[in-house]
Amino acid sequence: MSNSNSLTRSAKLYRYQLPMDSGVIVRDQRLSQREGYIVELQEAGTLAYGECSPLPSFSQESLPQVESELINALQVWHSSGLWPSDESLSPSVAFALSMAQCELKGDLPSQGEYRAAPLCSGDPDELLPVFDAMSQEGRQKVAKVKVGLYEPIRDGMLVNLFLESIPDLQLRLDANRSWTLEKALKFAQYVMPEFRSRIAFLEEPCQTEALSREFAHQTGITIGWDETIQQSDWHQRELVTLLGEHVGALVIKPTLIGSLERCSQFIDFAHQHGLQAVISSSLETSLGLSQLARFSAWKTPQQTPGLDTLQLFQAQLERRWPDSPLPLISLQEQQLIQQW
Ligand code: OSB
Ligand code: MG
Repeated sequence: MSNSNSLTRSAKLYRYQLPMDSGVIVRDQRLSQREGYIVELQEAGTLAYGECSPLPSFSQESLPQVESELINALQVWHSSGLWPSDESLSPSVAFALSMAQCELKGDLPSQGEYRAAPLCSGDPDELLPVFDAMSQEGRQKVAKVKVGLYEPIRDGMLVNLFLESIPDLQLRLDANRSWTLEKALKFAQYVMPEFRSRIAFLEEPCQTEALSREFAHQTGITIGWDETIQQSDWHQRELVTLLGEHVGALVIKPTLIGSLERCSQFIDFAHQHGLQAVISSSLETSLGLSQLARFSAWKTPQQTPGLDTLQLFQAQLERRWPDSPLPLISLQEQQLIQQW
């Protein structure tokens, strides 16, 4: 229990804006800049941060909504040392506050898993140096490809091209619920049967959970849940209802799911039932992204996280991602909203 004397604690709330790369599209929407909040906590000489960056067209909560939740929570914490319950907070706020608390308590290990699964679109050759580095480190070669944006036949051929040209590669595919069952089956039909087992998982092939299960049943291709675990009804719904034939992975995006405790429930459940748990980005800045790399190394060791999204930005914020060439902008240059 923390000391209830408010003199031992201070907090700041910043609002940040960072320019994105010109071509970033998130669910049909161009994202020219990323906006959100950073909380800074200080107690007994320790500084800790948490990032709250609701993702447009994914998060339900608005920026004004999260700003008021953050101000209320920081106000109460400063005067009492207490935090609101997770259920009363939007997911992105619950994530930011729990991450800041975790850092403040010294619970978040400093070592991170910064070697993410590269996101690839076109040419497998471009990634050969990345794959070489993976095998030199004795790791499984793994990459992620978005599917469902073009014709299923084109996607099927692209997957064949990758798996044929790099024999020890495993692929994660993500359809983001874009296919009808018919289109998903057409995709599967074009993937060479001998390559199917090297699809580590295909995230959310169809528009509904039931259709995705039917796809897995008919094709034997392993599927993973992403959107399905972002629904807010998981407080009532039993986690065992996630399991099923050829269900092999949970993709966990903390900004869209909530507190680290909530994320850990999904991770523990996945590990108990032999599913992969993959910590994944919701386009956080280098600050939040590097905390996710540390969370991944801590809670899903040996797993390659889905954090290859810093390249979508034009700058980093306050903390560097190892080896990134992007310029660093300090928090001091961002807008200070309030301090306690
Ligand atoms: O399509 O899963 C997605 C990031 C933000 C919003 C949606 C998605 C993503 C990613 C993150 O793909 C990267 C990854 O999962 O490897
Ligand atoms: Mg996804």
